[in-house]
Amino acid sequence: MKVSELKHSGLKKWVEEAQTLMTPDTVEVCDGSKAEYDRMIQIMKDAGLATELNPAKKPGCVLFRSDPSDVARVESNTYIASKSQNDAGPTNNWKDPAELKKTMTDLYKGCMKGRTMYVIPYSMGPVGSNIAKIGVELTDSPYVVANMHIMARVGTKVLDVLGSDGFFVPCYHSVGKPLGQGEKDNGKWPCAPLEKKYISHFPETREIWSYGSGYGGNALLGKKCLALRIASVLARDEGWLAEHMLILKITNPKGDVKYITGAFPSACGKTNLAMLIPTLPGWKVETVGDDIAWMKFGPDGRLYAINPEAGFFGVAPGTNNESNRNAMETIKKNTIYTNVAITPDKDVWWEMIGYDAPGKLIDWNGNEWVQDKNNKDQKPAAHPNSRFTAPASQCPAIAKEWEDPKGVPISAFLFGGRRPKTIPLVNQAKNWIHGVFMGSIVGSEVTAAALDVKAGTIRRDPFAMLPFCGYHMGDYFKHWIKIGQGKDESKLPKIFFVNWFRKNDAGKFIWPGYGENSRVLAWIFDRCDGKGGAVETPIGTLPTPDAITRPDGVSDADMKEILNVDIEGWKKEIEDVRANHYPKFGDKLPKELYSELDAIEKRLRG
Ligand code: SAT
Ligand code: MN
Repeated sequence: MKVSELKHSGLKKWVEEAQTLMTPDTVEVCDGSKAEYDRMIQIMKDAGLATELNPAKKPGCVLFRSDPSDVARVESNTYIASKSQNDAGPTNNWKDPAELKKTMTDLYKGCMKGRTMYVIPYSMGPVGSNIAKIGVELTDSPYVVANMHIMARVGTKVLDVLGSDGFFVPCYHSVGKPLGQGEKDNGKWPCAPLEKKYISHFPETREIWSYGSGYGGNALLGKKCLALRIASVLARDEGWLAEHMLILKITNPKGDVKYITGAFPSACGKTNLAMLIPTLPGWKVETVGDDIAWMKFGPDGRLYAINPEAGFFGVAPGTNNESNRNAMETIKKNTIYTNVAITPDKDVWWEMIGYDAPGKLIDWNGNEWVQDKNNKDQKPAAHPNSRFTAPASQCPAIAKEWEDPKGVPISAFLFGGRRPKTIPLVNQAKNWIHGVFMGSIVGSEVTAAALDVKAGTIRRDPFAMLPFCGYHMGDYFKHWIKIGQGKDESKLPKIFFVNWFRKNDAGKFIWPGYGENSRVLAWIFDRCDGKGGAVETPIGTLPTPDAITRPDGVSDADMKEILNVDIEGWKKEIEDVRANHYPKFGDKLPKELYSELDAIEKRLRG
């Protein structure tokens, strides 16, 4: 389709203006067809950027290797450009919107020279759902077009819903590498240097401007940029929730069904939990989403969630048949791999895939790589943030309701983190406000030295939204409190804090995790019906010692330890929140949360 054929005059004008600014050689409106996807992959193969994998082992799969400077989201270059700095808050990088637009307009001038500008109309959420939102991304990257085909619903069907005057979030994206006369990418991943990368959000005008990176959340603008940062602002203004949460469907042995969502900071096994295979006989867990949940109240007063995405953009290393068999099945075909290693027979390989590297690989940098298990310092073959992009429909555990435009009714919210001490296996909030308090203090142990934080320290990541909230987090807490105000609490989701990561004094994990977490989910399921053995404690409602069945290898003493209320540890936790965490949010920290803090402290003192 040509730009001149676009029926939405606002969209047409916006594309034409971008064309004048960015001067691509041609412009193409994406139709979302399979033929278009195949053509994008072919263009990338011809440019030396995509390698077809062995069709006998990984049919329809390709491998990309990005530039070493372009391998993950760049939080330092991610901006919330609200008019007032106070609206972006202390946890976001702020820039003045007018100044930022000026800087970026200069960068965008002629940035698509020698390339095609693709216009990608996309829907986050099932096309036409009243919870869904439409975005249009302009990009000069065929890699982005192909990934967006998998991660969102794209093409003509979205333009049909948009009509001639519908609302859309305009999104600019350029890799920031114009081509000279006759110049080709020639196998070199195009991007701009770090100091020229910008991932910018304009919350008041609902715009996204991204420049200089072609990777993941920096470039696939439907995901973190629209579905979380911009959507969190829309949700605040319109009275709903846009959250960094997985969505699960659980069926008990009697056939009763419940849906729950869960927020966890990175490296806490969110995708694994989303695709969990229960060890508990008779129980079934199915996947609705693995990363983002949008929730609105239905006419019955309950919260209904949709997964705004259509695919999984998951971390490859660590994914194996033990940790996540459903993911392994999902990514056997029609999958885009980025920055994993490739074997001599053109299959993929990564660290902890479950078997040794077969022979001489090519690593994510394009160099030969032979596994040396004696060398603890050997660089990994796959980048630690290497990814697969795969259609959610290919997941063997996908729930049949996953594309229901109404969404699924949510019975419980889980919050969690990686906490070796203090935080029990599971803890139910006493009420909504106590649950919001729990979400606001989510923290996780920093494992790798990659971050500029001392390993072993706890990094607070409220609601797992720290890098994804498009406005002041104090206001975000207030929004969560408001969502529950004046509502019938019996219809609101119950809130739970879980922790699979408790360690004993020898530093060993006490709880086996993975499929065994179904035992905890079963307790949560029953609690939603007011059942399941439970005891009131100063920190919340905990399971009685026998309420959760025990996996092999977990002794009575272990169970007692992970369900214990560590009074001294909690006093320190509360003190840390009071001294270091809450003050960050200044006078925007809702007083209700300080009241919760006071109340818990009082209960701990007995
Ligand atoms: O690159 S993404 O932002 O899509 C994934 C992530 O960092 O969680
Ligand atoms: Mn995520």
